[in-house]
Order: sequence, then structure tokens, then C-alpha cells
Amino acid sequence: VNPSPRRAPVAILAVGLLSLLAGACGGGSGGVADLELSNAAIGETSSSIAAMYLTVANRGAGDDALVGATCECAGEVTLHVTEEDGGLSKMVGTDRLELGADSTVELQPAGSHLMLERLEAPLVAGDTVTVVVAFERSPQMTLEVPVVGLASLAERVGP
Ligand SMILES: [Cu+2]
Repeated sequence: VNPSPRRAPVAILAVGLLSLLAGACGGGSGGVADLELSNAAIGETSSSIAAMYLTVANRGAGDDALVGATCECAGEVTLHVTEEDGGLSKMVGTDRLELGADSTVELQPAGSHLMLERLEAPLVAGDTVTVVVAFERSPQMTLEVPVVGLASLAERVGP
């Protein structure tokens, strides 16, 4: 009995598994994302929705994406980008925000933001809200986010 005809398919399968595993860990550009969140703030509101802003720095060599968030304060948290449409800017829902390797993404007024919807109660400047932010590859992160007045939000917009 010659066992060699049975060996070749097994070897091919093993190589296939290894390349699958490497793909799962590495991300598109072959490294691991290293995320740092800062500058988070939520605009105060007396209505049932509020916008949350933050800075996400990806100091790693791998791509990632912000894919959502949750808050006990809100029935739902959605991800919005702002688009120009005939001279008017409007908010458009999206399911992911790309966080490219070695880059920084600013969620700021007139740009991308997290939208806290169906709030349990109005949010007043000085409050602190716990928000869990989820990513495609990195573990989720829990933030204690200050609620701030609208004037201090306006100061966040860069030149
Ligand atoms: Cu919005």
C-alpha cells in the first residue's frame, strides 16, 4: 500500500487554514490596529436625540472600523456622516467608519458623529454618560463621556 496519494490533500488543506488564520488576525494591511480614543463629548439636549463626538487615533499597522456604540441612556445609537446635497448639509446613516492604519479620524460637528436616539432623559451639561464603542477588529471600549454645552461644541470644529 502506498500512502502518499492521501498525504497531498492534507498538506494543501493545512496551508489553506494557515492563510485563513493569517488573514483573520492581520487585517487588510497585514498588521494590528492600535486604537486610542480621546476628546469625547456629547452635546447637551432637551430633545430625545444627542450627538456624540470623539477623536479616534489608530497608531497600529492594521486597518479597523468603528461599527457602532451603545448607551444605557439611549434606545439606540447610530452612526452618521454629514453630506452636502445641493448646498444643504444633511445627516446620513452609515454602518461603519473606516479607521485606516496609522491615521486619525475626527468625529466633530458638521462631520461624522454618533447619534444617541430615544434618550431616556434630557442630557444636561455637567452630566457624564457611559458609552460603549464597538469596532470591527479591536475589542469594544467603554468611555465616560461628559455632556457639554453647545458653545463648547462649536469650539471643537477645526479651521
Ligand atoms: Cu446625526
